[in-house]
Order: sequence, then structure tokens, then C-alpha cells
Amino acid sequence: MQLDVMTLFPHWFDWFREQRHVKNAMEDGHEVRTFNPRDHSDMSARQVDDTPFGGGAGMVLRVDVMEKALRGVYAQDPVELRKERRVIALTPGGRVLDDAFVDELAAEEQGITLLCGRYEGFDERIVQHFCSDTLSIGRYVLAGGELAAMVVCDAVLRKLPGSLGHANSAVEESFSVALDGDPEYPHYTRPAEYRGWKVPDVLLSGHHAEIETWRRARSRERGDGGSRLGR
Ligand code: 6GU
Repeated sequence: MQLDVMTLFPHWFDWFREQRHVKNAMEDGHEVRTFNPRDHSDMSARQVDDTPFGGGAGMVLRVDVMEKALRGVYAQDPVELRKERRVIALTPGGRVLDDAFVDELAAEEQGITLLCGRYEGFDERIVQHFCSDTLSIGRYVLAGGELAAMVVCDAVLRKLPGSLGHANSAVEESFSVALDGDPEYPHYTRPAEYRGWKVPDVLLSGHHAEIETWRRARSRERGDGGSRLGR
């Protein structure tokens, strides 16, 4: 899987690539590549953004610069590229990322391309003509798409075969089909009692079928929505 990120801040991803689970995925042949649109600007001072038509605050990423960047990387007209590859605009108003969206992206065999917006975002023509999707990690505004891109890469990489220590742990996990879209059941480990807080007896019983039933019930309960804890 090729995870390509267009970003004005490629060095942010150096830290991401150093993380053990990401390194493992890269050792298995997966890639996290970053490209800087600034390297493809032929304007003075390698300009990539401009003031918005109609006025207003902030700067907007230019469509001509993004085209040059995408052509530089894929040697193809981005209008054609998006027909063959998921090219995703990261934007706070996009399609909200969830487990099903992650599965869709993880199934893209050729790879995906994430475009990070900065400042006020993209010239809308980038989204309309070069992108197959928009994506948001939630209904709040980040300074740029970089952290969202890392969230997407993390969520996608851990779905790929071989990237997990335990092959089963990506199947029966929070929000998965195996759990009917519910969050995962609670986990416990030693000590079996701590400050009087006991691990549920059923988990110590060794009865696998009962454990399964208990876990499914707790998972379904949690699916009713998170509650505020301890207050
Ligand atoms: Cl993808 N980008 C920005 N700038 N803010 C966000 C986001 C993305 N997702 C949630 N907030």
C-alpha cells in the first residue's frame, strides 16, 4: 500500500515514520511518501497559496501549483489520475472518517493520495477536478490537514495484513462488522484485584462461551453511547 501525502510540512511526518508500528508496516513493503507542493511551484519564492477572490482572511492553495505537484509525482493529468486512484482532499467539512471509510481506503490496492490543506484551505477547483473524495476526522477545525493525514495513515496501516502482532485483533475491534459496529468490550489484565476493584469473575472462569457472551453484551452496552465517567 502506497500512502502518499501532499503537504507543505513534510518534516511533520518524520516523527510518524519513526513509530514502531509504522516502521513495521514499511518493513512489510508499505510506503508513507510525502511530497511538498512547494517543490513544484515555479512562482517567485516558490509561492503555493494566494489571497481569496472576494476578500476575506487567510490564504488559499492554488490550483495550478497543485496540478504541477500531482503531475510531477504521477506523470499524469490529475483529472485522469482521480479516476484510477483515491485522491483525497483533507478538509474539516469532508466525509467524516469512520471504520467503514478506513476499510474502503485500506482496500485500495494501488494506494491513496492525501492532500493537506493549510491556511484557509484549497482552491475549490482542486477538490472539484482533482479529488475523488473529501475527508474530515471530525467536526472541528485543525490548522491544517497534516494531523488528519497521520490519523488516516495510522488507521489504514493497522488494517493491512501483517501489520499487527495478532491477526485477529483488527477483525474483532471497536466499530468493526464483527461487533455489529459497536465499540470494543472492556479489557482487563493482572492484578485481578486492585484497590478493591475486581476483574469480572467470568473473565477468570475459563468458560470461553460465557466470556464471549459477556463481551458481546458489554460491547452492545457501550454502543449506546459513551457516558461521562466519574463525575
Ligand atoms: Cl481533514 N483538516 C482540517 N484542517 N481540520 C480538520 C480536519 C481536516 N478534520 C477535522 N478537522
